[in-house]
Amino acid sequence: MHKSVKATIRDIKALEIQGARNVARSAVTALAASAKDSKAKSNASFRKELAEAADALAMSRPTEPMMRNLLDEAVRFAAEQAKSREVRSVAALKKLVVAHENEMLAKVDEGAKRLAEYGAKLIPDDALVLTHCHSSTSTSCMIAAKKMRKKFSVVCFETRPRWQGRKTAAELAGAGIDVTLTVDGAMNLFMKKADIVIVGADSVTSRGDLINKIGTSTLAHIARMNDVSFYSAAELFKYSPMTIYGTREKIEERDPKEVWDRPPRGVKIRNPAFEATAAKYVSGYITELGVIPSQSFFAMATEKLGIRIYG
Ligand code: RUB
Repeated sequence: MHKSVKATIRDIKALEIQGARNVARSAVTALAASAKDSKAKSNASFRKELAEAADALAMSRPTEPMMRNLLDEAVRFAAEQAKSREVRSVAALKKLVVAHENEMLAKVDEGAKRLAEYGAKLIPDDALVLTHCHSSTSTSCMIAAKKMRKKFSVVCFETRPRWQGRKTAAELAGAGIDVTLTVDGAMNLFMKKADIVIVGADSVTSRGDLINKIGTSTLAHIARMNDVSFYSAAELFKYSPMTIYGTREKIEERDPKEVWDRPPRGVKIRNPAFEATAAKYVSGYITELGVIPSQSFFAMATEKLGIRIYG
């Protein structure tokens, strides 16, 4: 297996690469590098290599549909091109696949820019914004709002056990945004003064439910209790296609040592990394095509990703 595929798998597994978008981008970048350096002698073996690398990357974190969707698209594209009469040599197929993967990355970045602008517009002037964990998609909305010269402040929660809230706080402070970091248990306290909540998404199901960092549903429920709008900034690539067939999105349970490395005898430790928030608590999804109700995510995502239902 190509060295950049191996290194990316290692880094994703070791949580050196975090956040759905970063994970997906790194996986596609590694796949493009392996396609570029492939020594395959036939189109069939090139496609086999590509599919194996894509599978291995997807398995490095089975709970990230954005990564899966982009890798599947690369494999599908290679299969389609290989059928074309004009693409006879491996060199030609390789060139097309690498160019396509780079195009996909550019498309992801372009969409993310548009999404950030829609999210920025949603932030009212003088608002208190709450966020949780580290989501590059959510912070991009806040940074875009700052660039629009909006005045607002952000409270982010530390997100135990891996403290991704610190990353958010550092990034926002670096962008000149007024930001406060506090403990996860202070969610209700700060909600009383909040105007809007923006969190990220690892996955969105066919019913519009949101899968995101543990603590997200608590924040959503408290937002509803206080009549505060609760948004998730989620590219349509976050849609999980298998959920329409009833397959439940897997929730990753991480190393208990992250919670307590040497607990006393008899103490059980659980460390769920993510959880589901029901669609009814999500005021809307901020996507690259606009701010949409949770019930529309499925239809817009399947169209964008070219997914055929029962196809
Ligand atoms: C990160 C997390 C983020 C989503 C979205 O968890 O839950 O909210 O991945 O991130 P972890 P983004 O750090 O454990 O991967 O908006 O960057 O895709």
